[in-house]
Amino acid sequence: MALLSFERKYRVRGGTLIGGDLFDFWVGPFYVGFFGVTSAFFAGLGTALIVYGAAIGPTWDIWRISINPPSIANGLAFAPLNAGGLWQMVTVCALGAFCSWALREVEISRKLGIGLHVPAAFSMAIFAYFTLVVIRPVLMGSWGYGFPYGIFSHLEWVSNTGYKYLNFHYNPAHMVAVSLFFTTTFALGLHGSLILSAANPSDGGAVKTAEHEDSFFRDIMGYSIGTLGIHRLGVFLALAAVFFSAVCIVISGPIWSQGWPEWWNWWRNLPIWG
Ligand code: UQ2
Repeated sequence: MALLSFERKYRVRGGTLIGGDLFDFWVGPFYVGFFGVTSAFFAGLGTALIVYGAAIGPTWDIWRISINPPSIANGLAFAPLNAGGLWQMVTVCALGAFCSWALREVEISRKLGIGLHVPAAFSMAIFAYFTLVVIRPVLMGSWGYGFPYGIFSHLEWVSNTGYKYLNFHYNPAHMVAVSLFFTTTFALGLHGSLILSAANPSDGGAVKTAEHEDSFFRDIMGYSIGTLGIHRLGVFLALAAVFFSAVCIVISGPIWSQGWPEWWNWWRNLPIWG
């Protein structure tokens, strides 16, 4: 069955948050809606501003093009266009586009009568970006602490910011975030391989179901988290990883400004050592 003919019965009216029926239509396979229009507007304007920034120079080398934040000295003020103002406008466009996209997901979820888990999960990613370019710069008193929009330049920013705290691997929230990222891949590795193993039996065998999946894990470790449970675990692990990533960067500077290895002196300074 062709995708579009299958989808036709799900193309229901309503569920919009704003605009009523005005933008309640599709363009080809894409739902538009009020937030589809704002998504396109912010994404288009932001991209045009980045291209304008690239045209100002000094390079067209795709790896080295960079839209830089204002200087630290500029503080939390509006900056001139060619001295960080462009970065400020691109940041507003990015947040406008990301939030529009999340709200478009909400409208589509409401149309279909499904939960809001997808926009809720995407919101955690928006929160992480917002932490990097708004919350932490505001707490530290300057937009100059935001990261530059460029391929190599943002990598340099991550490296420089990390080394400012000597060794980021000693940041306790960084430790938690990394552990959660690894656990996320572990869980998806278990889940993906388990599903494929049940769907691909030996030649001629019947495709297996959840009973076999449960049995595998009960046999090997005495416990199965279940078919719904593994997906709840997956969302929890992924969102927790992103959340602790935001925590690990927002405490670097606003809460702790020495090297992260020194933070562990609280352990050596416990009175129990005498
Ligand atoms: C499971 C189950 C699934 C799965 C997986 C498990 C039938 C199809 C992968 C096994 C997962 C467990 C026991 C949790 C592991 C814990 C962590 C923190 C990784 O039981 O139910 O459904 O895909």
